Formats: sequence, structure tokens, C-alpha cells
Amino acid sequence: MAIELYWGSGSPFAWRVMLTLEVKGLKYESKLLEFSKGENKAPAYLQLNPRGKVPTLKDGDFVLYESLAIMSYLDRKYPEPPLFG
Ligand SMILES: N[C@@H](CCC(=O)N[C@@H](CS)C(=O)NCC(=O)O)C(=O)O
Repeated sequence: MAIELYWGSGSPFAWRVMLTLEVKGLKYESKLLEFSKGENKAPAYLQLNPRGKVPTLKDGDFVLYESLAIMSYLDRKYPEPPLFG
């Protein structure tokens, strides 16, 4: 199933997940949230990530937030090339 990444402009936490996806050659749908419009605090987004922060990753029905947790998840599910030695 498709991977979706919720991110916000200027977020280094989102960048590291984007870099992970690129390094692993994974296609994903970009969901850019606008902080200035409060899109990261909208009820629909808070259902995915109650902290109202980016990044959040959806992989099919599985939802995960916290950039390091997302990187670790992606590295386990898609091991090549490995991220962490
Ligand atoms: N520990 C979190 C930090 C995420 C975070 O702080 N994201 C910021 C952008 S750099 C954010 O969403 N800020 C919006 C807000 O707090 O309203 C992670 O590693 O994913």
C-alpha cells in the first residue's frame, strides 16, 4: 500500500524522514501541511498525530510519528540499503 508522509516546510525532523525514503528508493505521497493555516492542529490530523507535529508517516493502515521512530521502522521494514550500520 502507498506510503504517505505528512510534513511541513523547514522541518529538519521531516527532512530526515524524507532523506530516509529517498535513500531507500521508496515512493511516497507528499502531504504538505501549512503551519500558518494551523493544518497540523486540525482534528483530522490530530487523529493521526495527537501531538500536532510533523513528520507523520502512514504506511497503509499503519500510522507512526516521531522522526527517529519512523526512520527505525522504515529501516526494519525496508532493510536495503541499511541506514544504521
Ligand atoms: N520529536 C519530534 C519533533 C517534531 C517537531 O518538533 N516538529 C516541528 C517542526 S520542526 C513541528 O511540527 N512544529 C509544529 C508545532 O509544534 O506546532 C520528531 O522527531 O518528529
